[in-house]
Amino acid sequence: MKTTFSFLLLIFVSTLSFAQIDKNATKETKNLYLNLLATQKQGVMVGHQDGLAYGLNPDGTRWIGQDGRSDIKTVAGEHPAVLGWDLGKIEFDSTRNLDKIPFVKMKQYIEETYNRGGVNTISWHLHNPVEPKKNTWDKADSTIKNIFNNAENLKRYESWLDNVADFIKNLKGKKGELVPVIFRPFHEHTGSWFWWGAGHCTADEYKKMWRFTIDYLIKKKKVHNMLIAYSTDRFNSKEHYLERYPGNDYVDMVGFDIYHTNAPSSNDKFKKDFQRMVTTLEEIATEVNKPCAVTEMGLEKIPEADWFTSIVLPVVQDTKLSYFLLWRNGYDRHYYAPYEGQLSAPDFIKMFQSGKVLLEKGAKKKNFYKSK
Ligand code: BMA
Repeated sequence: MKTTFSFLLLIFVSTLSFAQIDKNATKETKNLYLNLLATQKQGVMVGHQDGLAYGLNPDGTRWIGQDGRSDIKTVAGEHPAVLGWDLGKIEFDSTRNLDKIPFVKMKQYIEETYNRGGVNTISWHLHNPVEPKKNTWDKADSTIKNIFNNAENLKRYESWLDNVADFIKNLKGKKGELVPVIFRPFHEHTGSWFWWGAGHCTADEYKKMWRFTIDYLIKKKKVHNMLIAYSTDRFNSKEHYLERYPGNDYVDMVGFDIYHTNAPSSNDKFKKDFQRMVTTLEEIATEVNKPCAVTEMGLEKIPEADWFTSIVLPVVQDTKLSYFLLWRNGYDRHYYAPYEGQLSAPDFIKMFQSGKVLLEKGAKKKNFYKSK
């Protein structure tokens, strides 16, 4: 009898710890969560921020809004498996985001990606709700404290969340079902370049802001097509990583952002740090039983011809990482994925040919939105 009870308890507890945070999530969202977990170590997906919206031509000029085009597809024959998007400026009912993508186009790209079996993730470089004219890089201290201390500020922030909720709840698949997205708010908080960064608020304030935001979206606004990702910037240790972790009930996926600067002199150091951070992240992901990813990364302008196979691939292959997301191809001095003719393009193809990383077809095979 006692054994049966313990056995049932074990099953109960393990079901609980497998569960995502939103018990009322849509079927497709629950499937995405479970399949991210179930398909770990079966190839790591490549993501690209804004990849379908714009990119670079061989001569370095920009292309913008050409349906069906992405730099990764031009280079490697397939769209990225994961697409990243940013809601910055949705706060103000703007028709375009902070990097000038029309929100109607963003919605179209997200839906297309989902229909192809790919995954979408959304970040939010939001302005400062206390001084709305100041942008995401405002370094004012105590912003979070001043949101909760002041009814008008809180109301303003809630109205911004209303816009976020409206956008996410409007993403529809072919059958009218909601498109699941991985929402990744208040990122890179171990750094201090955003107003929610470590230097501008206490750990408790950060956690309060996080929990308030997630509760508001899920419970109040009933957004049930989201997984929630927690992503730091660089961190020194497990303790550092978890210092501002809002709790297992508020996070579905763990990740971090990492950028490589000063190549080639820093190559060895970068690879070592990257390796250490991935190993720590995998440990944490195993303990909390949640999927994990490198939520942003890159080397600006990729001046290293073999960056993908000598630095990225050895660290990401055969890990639990669901994906790594390269940052946007903004303009000729600011890009992170190869485009046609770019120095690292042949090496990117070589990485893809290793079979260890996946683009859109690999994502489709994982059948993320169906129950197994
Ligand atoms: C930064 C840069 C900016 C951009 C911002 C939000 O890393 O790419 O140009 O506005 O991300 O996407």
